[in-house]
Amino acid sequence: MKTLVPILGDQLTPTISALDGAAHADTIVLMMEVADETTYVRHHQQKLAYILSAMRHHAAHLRDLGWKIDYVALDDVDNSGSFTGEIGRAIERHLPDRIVVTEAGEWRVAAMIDAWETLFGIPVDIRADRRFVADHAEFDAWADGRKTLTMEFFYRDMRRKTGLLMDGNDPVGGRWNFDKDNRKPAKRDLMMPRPLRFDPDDTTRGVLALVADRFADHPGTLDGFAWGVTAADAARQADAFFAHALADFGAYEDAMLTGEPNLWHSILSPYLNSGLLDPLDLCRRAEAAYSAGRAPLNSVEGYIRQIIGWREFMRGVYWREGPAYVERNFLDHHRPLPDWYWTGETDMHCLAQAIGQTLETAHAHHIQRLMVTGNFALLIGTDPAAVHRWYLEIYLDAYEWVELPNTLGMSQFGDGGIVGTKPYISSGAYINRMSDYCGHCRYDVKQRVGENACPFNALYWDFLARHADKLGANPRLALPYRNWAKQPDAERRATRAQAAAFLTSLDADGAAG
Ligand code: DLZ
Repeated sequence: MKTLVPILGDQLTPTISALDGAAHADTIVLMMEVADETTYVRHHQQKLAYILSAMRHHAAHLRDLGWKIDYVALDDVDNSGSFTGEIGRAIERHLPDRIVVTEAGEWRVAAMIDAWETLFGIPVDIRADRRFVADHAEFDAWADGRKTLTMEFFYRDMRRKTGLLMDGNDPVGGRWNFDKDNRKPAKRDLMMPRPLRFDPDDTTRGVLALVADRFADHPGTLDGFAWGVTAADAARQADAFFAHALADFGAYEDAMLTGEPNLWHSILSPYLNSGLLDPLDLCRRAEAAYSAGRAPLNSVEGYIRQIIGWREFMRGVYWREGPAYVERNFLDHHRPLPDWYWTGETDMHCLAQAIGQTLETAHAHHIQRLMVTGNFALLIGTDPAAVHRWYLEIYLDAYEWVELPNTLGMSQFGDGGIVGTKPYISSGAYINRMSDYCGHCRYDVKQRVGENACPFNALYWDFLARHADKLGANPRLALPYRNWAKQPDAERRATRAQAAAFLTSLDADGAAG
């Protein structure tokens, strides 16, 4: 039976379920670079270059493995610009008896695939994506009947299911979670690991020229593009992480340093999310490093939790909540993102650092995203859908299934508490505790009011005051609300006036939607 197997840009895994049981002789693997995918948001230029180059390298790899590949390049003259258009054209070329495809990662593309059987009149077999620990039914079975979805409990089930860091029925080390040990500020260190840089080969150079030509108006720069684009590159970066960074990853997970974009983070999420690395394989390697005494439990547990806990939980929430999740706006926030989220031109040093490196590399680590760019966007009352769009555009590892619940749910509390139990907000003090940013800033992190006061301070209290009706009864915010109530009236008035003046000047400076 002649079978057409479309492989999407985030399905770059040779063992993808769509190829299960397929034979080289009667299978056509179809890969499609299409305008719809490159422009449905204004992806960072490096994100486009990465995906297109990784797709081209993956096609070459599959060809080497013996598969017949039909590859549609973005600048092919007859390219229709959409997945559905290209499936139609491929059906005319190959006259397949059926289509076999692995389920899409996001609602938008899943809806297209769902329409193919009726549209083209041939059977379409949509297979589960085996690259995740829990499938949709398993997540739903776990979530059904629970009043609140707590990642920690889901994570424990994933530990039990995979056997990772388990000692019989108990967690290794007697605790499920070692996060308490993972909040150390970092000191500059000459021995700090650096992620590998990969020189562009001919294929990548071709893609860089294509992106420069067609997408020069997209955010970010192509200068210094150094991402790996093959499974072999990704494996080398993983080796480097396990050898040099995992041991200290946990302790410094929430730390930030000026001019140090990566610290001890793995920088593997782009490869993981496009399929060049296998999540469980990474977890097993981390576990082996612990067993061999090469990395402490707090680092290894924290790393594994990111993958089988947090990442899987995000996917579960995304599919469970449905396509309307993107419209959730619990706090009724409507401010556009400031223009300078696209330039990094702000005198707040922490934001200039996090945004500047993002524009340069299409990457920032999770605490920069959460504590700096996300925290600020939330404190000023940005429309969560606008924050979501920015993260989806700007980060190389961002696909909607993982980015949307992280941004709209965890970072912006737009879902009112499905993903997080309270809004992730902090004043300047916490940024100061976890970074050296404030020491390089023109604002004074110790001041709340006045020309030099760090804007995060007044904005933090103003946020709490503004949302007292919705958040005042949240037990996890009881302490800051008590603290706010104890402050003298004059101080509270001055704080709110400071925040109002800041927001007015922000709006006057202009904002982009
Ligand atoms: C993100 C992306 C981009 C920019 N371009 C393509 C493309 O041209 N062809 C392709 O197959 N995939 C691309 N992708 C990734 C898809 O958007 C991704 O597969 C879906 O988000 C999954 O639902």
